[in-house]
Amino acid sequence: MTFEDQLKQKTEEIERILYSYLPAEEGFASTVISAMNYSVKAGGKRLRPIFMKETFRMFGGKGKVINPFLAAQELIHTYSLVHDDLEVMDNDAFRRGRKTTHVVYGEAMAVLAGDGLLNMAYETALKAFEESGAVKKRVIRAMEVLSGKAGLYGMLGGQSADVGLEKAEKAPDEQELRYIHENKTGALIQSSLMIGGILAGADEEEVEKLERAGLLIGLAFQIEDDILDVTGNEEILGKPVGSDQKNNKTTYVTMYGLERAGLDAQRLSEEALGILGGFPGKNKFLCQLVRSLVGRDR
Ligand code: GRG
Repeated sequence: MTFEDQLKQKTEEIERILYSYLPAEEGFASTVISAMNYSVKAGGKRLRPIFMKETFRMFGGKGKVINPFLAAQELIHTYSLVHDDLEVMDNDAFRRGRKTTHVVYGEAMAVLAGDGLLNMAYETALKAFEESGAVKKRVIRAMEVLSGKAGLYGMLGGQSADVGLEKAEKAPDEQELRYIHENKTGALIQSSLMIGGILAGADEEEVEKLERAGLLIGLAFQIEDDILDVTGNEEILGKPVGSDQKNNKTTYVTMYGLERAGLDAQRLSEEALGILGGFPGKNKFLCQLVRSLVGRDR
């Protein structure tokens, strides 16, 4: 099977798992549930759960204990996109090829849908205890990583620094930009790899290496995202290009130029591959996935 066929199959498998945890659209709160499901079902690459599952496999993980975490991570990611698209943040009308949640459901319902998704993520992850048998400690550690990397010392911290600088009309310097990228983008990719490893029984030293590999992949991913905003095709991306320039945003590309950005993304991804290749278990698909993110078209 080609890499593309495998990716399609794995994406569909993640979506089956994810959809199985979505709430039924009924009762007096059905509008917010419908807004939550609309946001999740808009598609997307499902990269973070794929990273989690493939790392789990690389460390010999078996069974269903991972499933609630795969769903939880994508719910957290989706909440962050719904809130990021709000008028008070980036004010984006299109994502994943369709109208954003606040455009369809209104600003208040989109705020609540984001809150609902975040909360649902933890409610879902907790279900892993039902599958955990003798590995309860791993689930507790995975919960710590899931919540920690999404929070103040992870994605939320990165986004807050970004918004704070924007509101102050101040361009980030090199260190600030690095902090924003490491946290806003890197943190969830880190937790995906770490949780995959933790649930499969990786030791703390291995988890630290996964944290580093996730950081490198996250930084490379963000650089490519910045490149695509300049060179990408709107139809393939499912969102407008040129929005960074329109918003006068400092990105990796505006700071270092397109050529260096491309080279740095390549270098970071090679370093990550070096770490992944050093583990005793091998996962060729995971390495191909990391490689495919550099120079991607969406
Ligand atoms: C609101 C707390 C809070 C955080 C928002 C994710 C995020 C932080 C902002 C979105 C804007 C952005 C460009 C973030 C960088 C990370 C990134 C490239 C997200 C898009 O991830 P993809 O490409 O999206 O995996 P799909 O749609 O494929 O899931």
